[in-house]
Amino acid sequence: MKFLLLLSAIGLCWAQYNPHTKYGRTAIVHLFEWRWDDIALECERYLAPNGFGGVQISPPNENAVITSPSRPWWERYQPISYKLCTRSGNENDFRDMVTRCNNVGVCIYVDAVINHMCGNAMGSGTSSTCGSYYNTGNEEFPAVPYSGWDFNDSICKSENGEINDYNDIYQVRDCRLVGLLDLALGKDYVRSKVAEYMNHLIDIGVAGFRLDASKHMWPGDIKAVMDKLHNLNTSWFPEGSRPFIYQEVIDLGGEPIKGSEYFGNGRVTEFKYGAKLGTVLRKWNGEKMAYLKNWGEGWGLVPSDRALVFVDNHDNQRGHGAGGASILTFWDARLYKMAVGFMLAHPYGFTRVMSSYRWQRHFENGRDVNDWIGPPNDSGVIKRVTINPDTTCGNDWVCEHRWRQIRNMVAFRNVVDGQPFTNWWDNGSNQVAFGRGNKGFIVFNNDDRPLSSTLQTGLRAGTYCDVISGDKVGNSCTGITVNVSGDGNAHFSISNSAEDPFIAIHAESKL
Ligand code: QV4
Ligand code: CA
Repeated sequence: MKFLLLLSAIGLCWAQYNPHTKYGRTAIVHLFEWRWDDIALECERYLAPNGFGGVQISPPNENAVITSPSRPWWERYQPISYKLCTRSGNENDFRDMVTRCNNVGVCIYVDAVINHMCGNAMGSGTSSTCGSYYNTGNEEFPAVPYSGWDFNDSICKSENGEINDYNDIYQVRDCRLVGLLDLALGKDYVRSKVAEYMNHLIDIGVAGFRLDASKHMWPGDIKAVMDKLHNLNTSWFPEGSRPFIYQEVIDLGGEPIKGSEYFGNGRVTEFKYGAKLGTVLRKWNGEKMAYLKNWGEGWGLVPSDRALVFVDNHDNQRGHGAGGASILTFWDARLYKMAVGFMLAHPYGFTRVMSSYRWQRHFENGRDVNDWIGPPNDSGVIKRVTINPDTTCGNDWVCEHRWRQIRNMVAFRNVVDGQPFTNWWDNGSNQVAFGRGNKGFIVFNNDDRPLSSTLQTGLRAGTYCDVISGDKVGNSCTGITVNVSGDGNAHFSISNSAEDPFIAIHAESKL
Protein backbone atom coordinates (compact mmCIF):
# COMPACT_ATOMS: atom_id res chain seq x y z
CA MET A 1 0.00 0.00 0.00
CA LYS A 2 2.75 2.42 1.02
CA PHE A 3 4.59 1.48 -2.15
CA LEU A 4 1.51 2.11 -4.27
CA LEU A 5 0.95 5.50 -2.65
CA LEU A 6 4.56 6.41 -3.31
CA LEU A 7 4.24 5.27 -6.92
CA SER A 8 1.12 7.29 -7.52
CA ALA A 9 2.66 10.31 -5.83
CA ILE A 10 5.68 10.07 -8.12
CA GLY A 11 3.33 9.51 -11.04
CA LEU A 12 1.39 12.66 -10.23
CA CYS A 13 4.44 14.79 -9.50
CA TRP A 14 6.26 13.87 -12.65
CA ALA A 15 3.29 13.68 -14.89
CA GLN A 16 3.38 17.09 -16.56
CA TYR A 17 6.94 16.39 -17.74
CA ASN A 18 5.87 13.18 -19.47
CA PRO A 19 4.82 13.61 -23.12
CA HIS A 20 2.69 10.41 -23.02
CA THR A 21 4.06 9.33 -26.39
CA LYS A 22 3.24 5.71 -27.26
CA TYR A 23 5.28 2.61 -28.15
CA GLY A 24 8.69 4.06 -27.20
CA ARG A 25 8.30 6.98 -29.59
CA THR A 26 10.66 9.75 -28.57
CA ALA A 27 10.22 12.76 -30.86
CA ILE A 28 7.46 15.10 -31.93
CA VAL A 29 7.11 17.29 -35.00
CA HIS A 30 5.77 20.84 -35.28
CA LEU A 31 3.51 20.86 -38.35
CA PHE A 32 3.54 24.65 -38.53
CA GLU A 33 0.36 26.11 -40.09
CA TRP A 34 -0.89 22.77 -41.42
CA ARG A 35 -4.61 22.17 -41.87
CA TRP A 36 -6.23 19.71 -39.47
CA ASP A 37 -7.38 17.41 -42.29
CA ASP A 38 -3.81 17.18 -43.58
CA ILE A 39 -2.46 16.45 -40.10
CA ALA A 40 -4.98 13.62 -39.69
CA LEU A 41 -3.77 12.12 -42.97
CA GLU A 42 -0.13 12.64 -42.03
CA CYS A 43 -0.59 10.81 -38.71
CA GLU A 44 -2.04 7.81 -40.51
CA ARG A 45 0.10 7.67 -43.64
CA TYR A 46 3.49 8.83 -42.32
CA LEU A 47 3.95 9.75 -38.66
CA ALA A 48 2.70 6.53 -37.08
CA PRO A 49 4.46 4.19 -39.52
CA ASN A 50 7.72 6.13 -39.06
CA GLY A 51 7.65 6.24 -35.27
CA PHE A 52 6.84 9.89 -34.59
CA GLY A 53 5.31 10.33 -31.15
CA GLY A 54 3.24 13.44 -31.66
CA VAL A 55 2.50 16.70 -33.39
CA GLN A 56 2.64 20.27 -32.13
CA ILE A 57 -0.11 22.10 -33.99
CA SER A 58 -0.60 25.82 -34.62
CA PRO A 59 -3.04 27.61 -32.29
CA PRO A 60 -6.53 26.14 -32.87
CA ASN A 61 -8.59 29.00 -31.36
CA GLU A 62 -10.22 31.86 -33.24
CA ASN A 63 -7.75 34.61 -34.12
CA ALA A 64 -7.65 38.09 -35.63
CA VAL A 65 -7.72 38.23 -39.41
CA ILE A 66 -4.91 40.61 -40.37
CA THR A 67 -5.10 42.13 -43.82
CA SER A 68 -2.08 44.42 -43.68
CA PRO A 69 0.17 42.62 -44.29
CA SER A 70 -2.05 40.00 -45.88
CA ARG A 71 -2.76 37.07 -43.57
CA PRO A 72 0.66 36.81 -41.85
CA TRP A 73 1.39 33.57 -39.97
CA TRP A 74 1.57 35.62 -36.78
CA GLU A 75 -2.12 36.53 -36.83
CA ARG A 76 -2.66 33.18 -35.10
CA TYR A 77 -0.94 34.59 -32.03
CA GLN A 78 -3.71 37.17 -31.66
CA PRO A 79 -6.69 35.38 -30.06
CA ILE A 80 -10.25 36.67 -30.42
CA SER A 81 -12.04 33.78 -28.69
CA TYR A 82 -11.60 30.14 -27.68
CA LYS A 83 -13.83 28.79 -30.44
CA LEU A 84 -11.99 26.13 -32.41
CA CYS A 85 -12.17 27.95 -35.68
CA THR A 86 -9.11 28.94 -37.72
CA ARG A 87 -7.65 28.68 -41.19
CA SER A 88 -6.58 25.13 -40.23
CA GLY A 89 -10.17 24.02 -39.74
CA ASN A 90 -13.24 24.08 -37.53
CA GLU A 91 -14.11 22.09 -34.41
CA ASN A 92 -15.29 19.06 -36.41
CA ASP A 93 -12.04 18.98 -38.34
CA PHE A 94 -10.15 19.34 -35.07
CA ARG A 95 -12.00 16.49 -33.38
CA ASP A 96 -11.51 14.27 -36.41
CA MET A 97 -7.76 15.00 -36.40
CA VAL A 98 -7.32 14.32 -32.69
CA THR A 99 -9.30 11.08 -32.89
CA ARG A 100 -7.53 9.76 -35.97
CA CYS A 101 -4.05 10.68 -34.71
CA ASN A 102 -4.72 9.17 -31.27
CA ASN A 103 -6.07 6.03 -32.91
CA VAL A 104 -2.69 5.45 -34.55
CA GLY A 105 -0.78 6.38 -31.39
CA VAL A 106 0.26 9.90 -32.41
CA CYS A 107 -0.36 12.56 -29.74
CA ILE A 108 -1.53 16.09 -30.41
CA TYR A 109 0.01 19.02 -28.48
CA VAL A 110 -1.75 22.37 -28.71
CA ASP A 111 0.02 25.72 -28.93
CA ALA A 112 -1.97 27.56 -26.23
CA VAL A 113 -1.98 31.36 -26.49
CA ILE A 114 -3.23 32.36 -23.05
CA ASN A 115 -1.09 35.36 -22.09
CA HIS A 116 -3.01 37.81 -24.23
CA MET A 117 -5.71 38.49 -26.76
CA CYS A 118 -5.19 40.41 -30.03
CA GLY A 119 -3.09 43.53 -30.51
CA ASN A 120 -4.49 46.94 -29.61
CA ALA A 121 -4.13 47.98 -33.27
CA MET A 122 -7.06 45.72 -34.25
CA GLY A 123 -9.57 48.38 -33.18
CA SER A 124 -13.06 46.97 -33.23
CA GLY A 125 -15.08 44.79 -35.58
CA THR A 126 -15.44 41.22 -36.68
CA SER A 127 -12.23 40.72 -38.63
CA SER A 128 -11.70 37.33 -37.01
CA THR A 129 -11.56 33.75 -38.25
CA CYS A 130 -15.03 32.91 -36.94
CA GLY A 131 -16.51 36.37 -37.25
CA SER A 132 -16.67 37.01 -33.50
CA TYR A 133 -16.88 40.65 -32.45
CA TYR A 134 -14.08 42.37 -30.53
CA ASN A 135 -13.33 45.88 -29.39
CA THR A 136 -9.77 46.56 -28.30
CA GLY A 137 -10.66 50.10 -27.18
CA ASN A 138 -12.68 48.89 -24.20
CA GLU A 139 -11.11 45.39 -24.31
CA GLU A 140 -14.33 43.57 -25.03
CA PHE A 141 -14.26 39.98 -26.30
CA PRO A 142 -17.89 38.93 -25.90
CA ALA A 143 -17.33 35.48 -27.43
CA VAL A 144 -15.27 34.46 -24.36
CA PRO A 145 -16.49 36.77 -22.68
CA TYR A 146 -13.72 39.08 -21.43
CA SER A 147 -14.07 42.76 -20.61
CA GLY A 148 -11.73 45.53 -19.48
CA TRP A 149 -11.57 44.10 -15.94
CA ASP A 150 -9.88 41.00 -17.28
CA PHE A 151 -6.75 42.75 -18.51
CA ASN A 152 -3.61 43.94 -16.74
CA ASP A 153 -3.69 47.62 -17.69
CA SER A 154 -4.13 48.85 -14.14
CA ILE A 155 -1.32 46.60 -12.88
CA CYS A 156 1.22 47.40 -15.61
CA LYS A 157 3.62 50.10 -14.43
CA SER A 158 5.39 51.03 -17.67
CA GLU A 159 4.75 54.54 -19.03
CA ASN A 160 3.03 53.38 -22.25
CA GLY A 161 1.56 50.05 -21.11
CA GLU A 162 4.12 48.13 -23.17
CA ILE A 163 7.01 45.90 -22.25
CA ASN A 164 9.96 48.21 -22.78
CA ASP A 165 12.51 46.72 -20.43
CA TYR A 166 13.20 42.99 -20.21
CA ASN A 167 15.22 43.64 -17.07
CA ASP A 168 12.02 44.56 -15.24
CA ILE A 169 10.29 41.28 -14.39
CA TYR A 170 7.03 43.08 -13.49
CA GLN A 171 6.82 44.75 -16.88
CA VAL A 172 7.57 41.52 -18.69
CA ARG A 173 4.68 39.78 -16.89
CA ASP A 174 2.13 42.57 -16.48
CA CYS A 175 2.52 44.78 -19.54
CA ARG A 176 1.70 44.35 -23.22
CA LEU A 177 4.01 42.29 -25.42
CA VAL A 178 4.13 44.20 -28.75
CA GLY A 179 0.72 45.75 -28.13
CA LEU A 180 -1.02 42.42 -27.33
CA LEU A 181 -3.77 42.98 -24.72
CA ASP A 182 -2.39 41.36 -21.59
CA LEU A 183 -4.75 39.04 -19.71
CA ALA A 184 -5.05 39.38 -15.93
CA LEU A 185 -4.12 35.80 -15.10
CA GLY A 186 -4.05 36.81 -11.46
CA LYS A 187 -7.87 36.79 -11.55
CA ASP A 188 -9.75 33.59 -10.90
CA TYR A 189 -12.28 34.43 -13.62
CA VAL A 190 -9.55 34.67 -16.28
CA ARG A 191 -7.88 31.50 -15.01
CA SER A 192 -11.22 29.72 -15.24
CA LYS A 193 -11.92 30.82 -18.81
CA VAL A 194 -8.45 29.76 -19.90
CA ALA A 195 -8.80 26.42 -18.09
CA GLU A 196 -12.23 25.90 -19.66
CA TYR A 197 -10.65 26.32 -23.11
CA MET A 198 -7.81 23.95 -22.30
CA ASN A 199 -10.17 21.41 -20.72
CA HIS A 200 -12.30 21.45 -23.86
CA LEU A 201 -9.19 20.41 -25.78
CA ILE A 202 -8.17 17.82 -23.18
CA ASP A 203 -11.62 16.26 -23.28
CA ILE A 204 -11.40 16.03 -27.07
CA GLY A 205 -8.17 14.07 -26.57
CA VAL A 206 -5.09 16.29 -26.81
CA ALA A 207 -2.05 15.12 -24.83
CA GLY A 208 -0.58 18.44 -23.79
CA PHE A 209 0.30 22.03 -24.48
CA ARG A 210 3.01 24.40 -25.55
CA LEU A 211 2.35 27.47 -23.41
CA ASP A 212 3.05 30.44 -25.64
CA ALA A 213 4.78 33.48 -24.15
CA SER A 214 5.24 31.82 -20.75
CA LYS A 215 7.94 34.31 -19.82
CA HIS A 216 5.16 36.89 -19.87
CA MET A 217 3.07 35.03 -17.28
CA TRP A 218 3.87 34.60 -13.59
CA PRO A 219 4.84 30.98 -12.81
CA GLY A 220 2.28 31.02 -10.00
CA ASP A 221 -0.51 32.14 -12.34
CA ILE A 222 0.37 29.35 -14.76
CA LYS A 223 0.27 26.89 -11.87
CA ALA A 224 -3.18 28.10 -10.84
CA VAL A 225 -4.45 27.42 -14.37
CA MET A 226 -2.69 24.03 -14.56
CA ASP A 227 -4.28 23.00 -11.27
CA LYS A 228 -7.70 23.44 -12.89
CA LEU A 229 -6.94 21.12 -15.82
CA HIS A 230 -8.60 17.75 -16.26
CA ASN A 231 -6.71 14.50 -16.58
CA LEU A 232 -6.24 13.26 -20.13
CA ASN A 233 -9.06 11.48 -21.94
CA THR A 234 -9.10 7.84 -20.83
CA SER A 235 -10.14 6.64 -24.30
CA TRP A 236 -6.46 6.93 -25.18
CA PHE A 237 -4.47 7.65 -22.01
CA PRO A 238 -4.08 5.81 -18.69
CA GLU A 239 -6.34 6.99 -15.89
CA GLY A 240 -4.78 9.88 -13.95
CA SER A 241 -2.52 11.09 -16.80
CA ARG A 242 -1.73 14.78 -16.53
CA PRO A 243 -1.34 16.95 -19.65
CA PHE A 244 2.24 17.35 -20.89
CA ILE A 245 3.31 20.97 -20.42
CA TYR A 246 6.18 22.80 -22.10
CA GLN A 247 6.51 26.49 -21.52
CA GLU A 248 7.93 28.92 -24.05
CA VAL A 249 10.52 30.80 -22.04
CA ILE A 250 13.36 32.27 -24.08
CA ASP A 251 16.25 32.24 -21.64
CA LEU A 252 19.54 32.78 -23.43
CA GLY A 253 21.09 34.18 -20.26
CA GLY A 254 21.49 37.86 -19.55
CA GLU A 255 17.91 38.50 -18.38
CA PRO A 256 16.54 38.28 -14.85
CA ILE A 257 13.78 35.82 -15.82
CA LYS A 258 15.12 32.27 -15.82
CA GLY A 259 13.65 29.14 -17.36
CA SER A 260 14.19 27.38 -14.04
CA GLU A 261 11.44 29.49 -12.40
CA TYR A 262 8.99 27.50 -14.50
CA PHE A 263 10.15 23.93 -13.73
CA GLY A 264 7.35 23.43 -11.22
CA ASN A 265 4.75 23.66 -13.98
CA GLY A 266 6.40 21.49 -16.59
CA ARG A 267 9.23 21.53 -19.08
CA VAL A 268 10.65 24.64 -20.71
CA THR A 269 11.80 25.31 -24.25
CA GLU A 270 15.62 25.36 -24.16
CA PHE A 271 16.53 28.07 -26.68
CA LYS A 272 20.25 27.84 -25.89
CA TYR A 273 20.20 24.43 -27.54
CA GLY A 274 19.67 25.56 -31.13
CA ALA A 275 21.60 28.79 -30.71
CA LYS A 276 24.73 27.02 -29.41
CA LEU A 277 24.51 23.99 -31.69
CA GLY A 278 24.19 26.35 -34.68
CA THR A 279 27.28 28.24 -33.53
CA VAL A 280 29.23 24.99 -33.24
CA LEU A 281 28.26 23.61 -36.64
CA ARG A 282 28.95 26.95 -38.31
CA LYS A 283 32.32 26.99 -36.47
CA TRP A 284 31.72 30.51 -35.24
CA ASN A 285 33.53 31.98 -32.22
CA GLY A 286 36.20 29.28 -32.41
CA GLU A 287 33.66 26.55 -31.64
CA LYS A 288 34.21 22.97 -32.79
CA MET A 289 32.29 19.74 -32.58
CA ALA A 290 34.95 18.23 -30.30
CA TYR A 291 33.61 20.52 -27.57
CA LEU A 292 30.25 18.75 -27.77
CA LYS A 293 31.68 15.92 -25.66
CA ASN A 294 29.87 17.31 -22.61
CA TRP A 295 26.83 18.64 -24.51
CA GLY A 296 23.77 19.15 -22.33
CA GLU A 297 23.88 20.35 -18.73
CA GLY A 298 27.66 20.69 -19.16
CA TRP A 299 26.96 23.54 -21.58
CA GLY A 300 24.75 25.36 -19.12
CA LEU A 301 21.51 23.92 -20.49
CA VAL A 302 18.61 23.17 -18.13
CA PRO A 303 18.34 19.62 -16.73
CA SER A 304 17.57 17.12 -19.49
CA ASP A 305 14.24 16.06 -17.95
CA ARG A 306 13.05 19.67 -17.95
CA ALA A 307 14.09 20.48 -21.52
CA LEU A 308 12.09 20.59 -24.73
CA VAL A 309 14.73 20.91 -27.45
CA PHE A 310 14.82 21.82 -31.13
CA VAL A 311 17.27 23.11 -33.71
CA ASP A 312 14.95 25.88 -34.92
CA ASN A 313 11.37 26.98 -34.31
CA HIS A 314 8.74 28.94 -36.22
CA ASP A 315 10.05 32.23 -34.79
CA ASN A 316 13.80 31.96 -34.98
CA GLN A 317 13.79 30.31 -38.43
CA ARG A 318 12.67 33.72 -39.74
CA GLY A 319 14.34 36.13 -37.32
CA HIS A 320 11.49 36.51 -34.79
CA GLY A 321 11.95 36.03 -31.06
CA ALA A 322 15.52 35.44 -30.06
CA GLY A 323 18.33 33.06 -30.86
CA GLY A 324 20.01 35.11 -33.50
CA ALA A 325 21.92 34.48 -36.66
CA SER A 326 23.44 31.15 -35.64
CA ILE A 327 20.13 29.28 -35.87
CA LEU A 328 20.22 26.58 -38.57
CA THR A 329 17.14 26.01 -40.72
CA PHE A 330 16.10 24.13 -43.85
CA TRP A 331 17.60 27.04 -45.80
CA ASP A 332 21.04 25.73 -44.73
CA ALA A 333 20.10 22.13 -45.48
CA ARG A 334 23.48 20.43 -45.20
CA LEU A 335 24.40 21.78 -41.77
CA TYR A 336 20.77 21.58 -40.69
CA LYS A 337 20.58 17.83 -41.30
CA MET A 338 23.76 17.37 -39.24
CA ALA A 339 22.34 19.46 -36.41
CA VAL A 340 19.04 17.58 -36.35
CA GLY A 341 20.96 14.30 -36.63
CA PHE A 342 23.10 15.25 -33.64
CA MET A 343 20.05 16.27 -31.63
CA LEU A 344 18.17 13.06 -32.36
CA ALA A 345 21.19 10.87 -31.60
CA HIS A 346 22.04 12.62 -28.34
CA PRO A 347 20.19 11.57 -25.16
CA TYR A 348 19.63 15.14 -23.88
CA GLY A 349 16.11 16.55 -23.73
CA PHE A 350 12.75 15.81 -25.30
CA THR A 351 13.11 16.51 -29.02
CA ARG A 352 10.92 18.43 -31.42
CA VAL A 353 11.50 18.42 -35.18
CA MET A 354 10.46 21.49 -37.18
CA SER A 355 8.36 21.16 -40.34
CA SER A 356 8.08 24.37 -42.35
CA TYR A 357 6.79 25.97 -45.50
CA ARG A 358 8.93 27.84 -47.99
CA TRP A 359 8.48 31.58 -48.47
CA GLN A 360 10.12 34.20 -50.65
CA ARG A 361 12.83 35.69 -48.48
CA HIS A 362 13.92 39.25 -49.15
CA PHE A 363 16.77 40.68 -47.14
CA GLU A 364 17.15 44.38 -46.52
CA ASN A 365 19.99 45.43 -44.22
CA GLY A 366 20.42 41.82 -43.13
CA ARG A 367 16.79 41.42 -42.13
CA ASP A 368 14.18 39.37 -44.00
CA VAL A 369 11.39 41.87 -44.65
CA ASN A 370 9.20 38.95 -45.75
CA ASP A 371 9.39 37.32 -42.32
CA TRP A 372 5.62 37.74 -41.99
CA ILE A 373 4.52 35.68 -45.00
CA GLY A 374 1.87 33.13 -44.10
CA PRO A 375 1.46 29.53 -45.26
CA PRO A 376 1.01 28.56 -48.90
CA ASN A 377 -2.55 29.60 -49.75
CA ASP A 378 -5.10 30.26 -52.47
CA SER A 379 -6.72 33.64 -51.74
CA GLY A 380 -6.17 33.05 -48.05
CA VAL A 381 -7.24 29.40 -47.92
CA ILE A 382 -4.31 27.27 -46.73
CA LYS A 383 -3.12 24.93 -49.48
CA ARG A 384 -3.22 21.18 -48.99
CA VAL A 385 0.02 19.35 -48.33
CA THR A 386 0.42 17.33 -51.50
CA ILE A 387 2.74 14.32 -51.55
CA ASN A 388 5.12 13.79 -54.47
CA PRO A 389 5.93 10.32 -55.86
CA ASP A 390 9.32 10.47 -54.08
CA THR A 391 7.48 11.03 -50.72
CA THR A 392 8.54 14.69 -50.41
CA CYS A 393 5.88 17.40 -50.17
CA GLY A 394 4.56 19.77 -52.81
CA ASN A 395 2.86 23.19 -52.74
CA ASP A 396 5.89 24.75 -51.00
CA TRP A 397 5.58 22.63 -47.87
CA VAL A 398 9.16 21.77 -46.89
CA CYS A 399 8.33 18.74 -44.74
CA GLU A 400 11.76 18.46 -43.13
CA HIS A 401 10.35 15.56 -41.11
CA ARG A 402 10.07 13.59 -44.36
CA TRP A 403 13.70 14.13 -45.36
CA ARG A 404 15.27 10.67 -45.26
CA GLN A 405 18.09 11.73 -42.93
CA ILE A 406 15.69 13.27 -40.41
CA ARG A 407 13.00 10.59 -40.62
CA ASN A 408 15.63 7.87 -40.14
CA MET A 409 17.19 9.68 -37.17
CA VAL A 410 13.78 9.78 -35.47
CA ALA A 411 13.77 5.98 -35.85
CA PHE A 412 17.37 5.89 -34.52
CA ARG A 413 16.29 7.82 -31.41
CA ASN A 414 13.47 5.35 -30.79
CA VAL A 415 15.82 2.37 -31.16
CA VAL A 416 18.45 3.77 -28.76
CA ASP A 417 15.93 5.09 -26.21
CA GLY A 418 17.19 4.53 -22.66
CA GLN A 419 20.73 3.66 -23.76
CA PRO A 420 23.63 5.60 -22.26
CA PHE A 421 25.87 8.07 -24.09
CA THR A 422 29.01 6.01 -24.85
CA ASN A 423 32.19 5.63 -26.90
CA TRP A 424 32.75 9.33 -27.55
CA TRP A 425 35.57 9.98 -30.02
CA ASP A 426 36.87 13.18 -31.55
CA ASN A 427 39.91 14.28 -33.53
CA GLY A 428 40.26 17.47 -31.48
CA SER A 429 38.48 19.35 -34.23
CA ASN A 430 35.19 18.74 -36.07
CA GLN A 431 35.28 15.00 -36.52
CA VAL A 432 33.32 13.36 -33.71
CA ALA A 433 31.46 10.15 -32.99
CA PHE A 434 29.44 8.64 -30.19
CA GLY A 435 27.34 5.65 -29.40
CA ARG A 436 24.20 4.87 -27.46
CA GLY A 437 25.09 1.72 -25.52
CA ASN A 438 25.00 -1.30 -27.81
CA LYS A 439 22.13 0.05 -29.92
CA GLY A 440 23.43 2.84 -32.12
CA PHE A 441 26.48 4.77 -33.31
CA ILE A 442 26.91 8.03 -35.24
CA VAL A 443 29.95 9.70 -36.84
CA PHE A 444 30.23 13.31 -38.08
CA ASN A 445 32.81 14.96 -40.31
CA ASN A 446 32.45 18.73 -40.24
CA ASP A 447 36.15 19.32 -40.94
CA ASP A 448 37.65 20.44 -44.24
CA ARG A 449 39.42 17.13 -44.69
CA PRO A 450 38.34 13.52 -45.07
CA LEU A 451 37.62 11.32 -42.09
CA SER A 452 39.10 7.84 -42.10
CA SER A 453 39.17 6.14 -38.72
CA THR A 454 38.54 2.86 -37.00
CA LEU A 455 36.24 3.48 -34.05
CA GLN A 456 34.73 1.48 -31.20
CA THR A 457 30.99 1.39 -31.88
CA GLY A 458 29.75 -0.75 -29.01
CA LEU A 459 27.57 -2.62 -31.51
CA ARG A 460 27.33 -6.36 -32.15
CA ALA A 461 29.32 -7.75 -35.04
CA GLY A 462 27.67 -7.51 -38.42
CA THR A 463 26.99 -5.41 -41.49
CA TYR A 464 24.93 -2.29 -40.88
CA CYS A 465 23.12 0.03 -43.24
CA ASP A 466 23.94 3.74 -42.85
CA VAL A 467 20.53 5.37 -42.45
CA ILE A 468 21.81 8.79 -43.56
CA SER A 469 22.95 7.88 -47.09
CA GLY A 470 20.21 5.32 -47.61
CA ASP A 471 17.62 2.98 -46.18
CA LYS A 472 17.55 -0.62 -45.15
CA VAL A 473 15.13 -2.22 -47.58
CA GLY A 474 14.42 -5.87 -46.80
CA ASN A 475 17.89 -7.26 -46.22
CA SER A 476 19.79 -4.83 -48.38
CA CYS A 477 20.92 -1.25 -48.07
CA THR A 478 20.42 1.56 -50.57
CA GLY A 479 23.32 3.55 -49.06
CA ILE A 480 26.72 2.98 -47.47
CA THR A 481 27.27 -0.20 -45.44
CA VAL A 482 29.47 -0.45 -42.35
CA ASN A 483 31.12 -3.64 -41.09
CA VAL A 484 31.38 -4.00 -37.34
CA SER A 485 33.87 -6.65 -36.29
CA GLY A 486 33.65 -9.02 -33.35
CA ASP A 487 35.36 -6.53 -31.01
CA GLY A 488 32.87 -3.76 -31.87
CA ASN A 489 35.27 -1.78 -34.05
CA ALA A 490 34.37 -0.48 -37.47
CA HIS A 491 36.14 1.57 -40.08
CA PHE A 492 34.47 4.80 -41.22
CA SER A 493 35.38 6.97 -44.22
CA ILE A 494 33.50 10.23 -44.70
CA SER A 495 34.54 12.66 -47.39
CA ASN A 496 34.31 16.30 -46.34
CA SER A 497 32.51 16.96 -49.61
CA ALA A 498 29.91 14.21 -49.08
CA GLU A 499 26.34 15.36 -49.60
CA ASP A 500 25.74 14.48 -45.95
CA PRO A 501 29.04 14.15 -44.10
CA PHE A 502 27.74 11.87 -41.36
CA ILE A 503 26.94 8.19 -40.89
CA ALA A 504 24.48 6.58 -38.47
CA ILE A 505 23.91 2.90 -37.80
CA HIS A 506 21.69 1.18 -35.27
CA ALA A 507 20.46 -2.22 -34.12
CA GLU A 508 17.54 -2.19 -36.53
CA SER A 509 19.63 -1.14 -39.52
CA LYS A 510 21.69 -4.34 -39.19
CA LEU A 511 21.47 -6.43 -42.34
C1 QV4 B 1 3.27 46.41 -33.57
C2 QV4 B 1 4.55 47.12 -33.14
C3 QV4 B 1 4.58 47.25 -31.62
C4 QV4 B 1 3.37 48.02 -31.18
C5 QV4 B 1 2.08 47.40 -31.72
C6 QV4 B 1 0.98 48.35 -31.44
O1 QV4 B 1 5.68 46.34 -33.56
O2 QV4 B 1 5.76 47.93 -31.21
O3 QV4 B 1 3.32 48.02 -29.78
O4 QV4 B 1 2.15 47.12 -33.12
O5 QV4 B 1 -0.20 47.86 -31.86
C7 QV4 B 1 2.77 41.20 -34.45
C8 QV4 B 1 3.69 42.14 -35.22
C9 QV4 B 1 4.10 43.32 -34.37
C10 QV4 B 1 2.85 44.03 -33.89
C11 QV4 B 1 2.04 43.01 -33.11
C12 QV4 B 1 0.76 43.60 -32.56
O6 QV4 B 1 4.84 41.44 -35.65
O7 QV4 B 1 4.88 44.21 -35.14
O8 QV4 B 1 3.24 45.08 -33.01
O9 QV4 B 1 1.70 41.88 -33.94
O10 QV4 B 1 -0.08 43.95 -33.60
C13 QV4 B 1 4.18 36.37 -33.02
C14 QV4 B 1 5.15 37.23 -33.82
C15 QV4 B 1 5.02 38.69 -33.46
C16 QV4 B 1 3.57 39.11 -33.63
C17 QV4 B 1 2.75 38.27 -32.66
C18 QV4 B 1 1.27 38.61 -32.66
O11 QV4 B 1 6.46 36.80 -33.56
O12 QV4 B 1 5.83 39.46 -34.34
O13 QV4 B 1 3.44 40.49 -33.39
O14 QV4 B 1 2.86 36.89 -33.06
O15 QV4 B 1 0.74 38.51 -33.93
C19 QV4 B 1 9.56 37.42 -27.33
C20 QV4 B 1 8.61 36.69 -26.39
C21 QV4 B 1 8.19 35.34 -26.94
C22 QV4 B 1 7.70 35.45 -28.37
C23 QV4 B 1 8.79 36.11 -29.20
C24 QV4 B 1 8.39 36.30 -30.64
O16 QV4 B 1 9.21 36.52 -25.12
O17 QV4 B 1 7.17 34.84 -26.12
O18 QV4 B 1 9.11 37.39 -28.66
N1 QV4 B 1 7.29 34.16 -28.91
C25 QV4 B 1 5.87 33.72 -28.91
C26 QV4 B 1 5.47 33.05 -30.21
C27 QV4 B 1 5.41 34.09 -31.29
C28 QV4 B 1 4.32 35.08 -31.00
C29 QV4 B 1 4.16 35.37 -29.57
C30 QV4 B 1 4.92 34.77 -28.60
C31 QV4 B 1 3.03 36.23 -29.19
O19 QV4 B 1 6.33 32.00 -30.50
O20 QV4 B 1 5.22 33.49 -32.57
O21 QV4 B 1 4.61 36.31 -31.68
O22 QV4 B 1 1.92 35.35 -29.05
O23 QV4 B 1 10.86 36.88 -27.27
CA1 CA C 1 1.34 38.89 -19.24
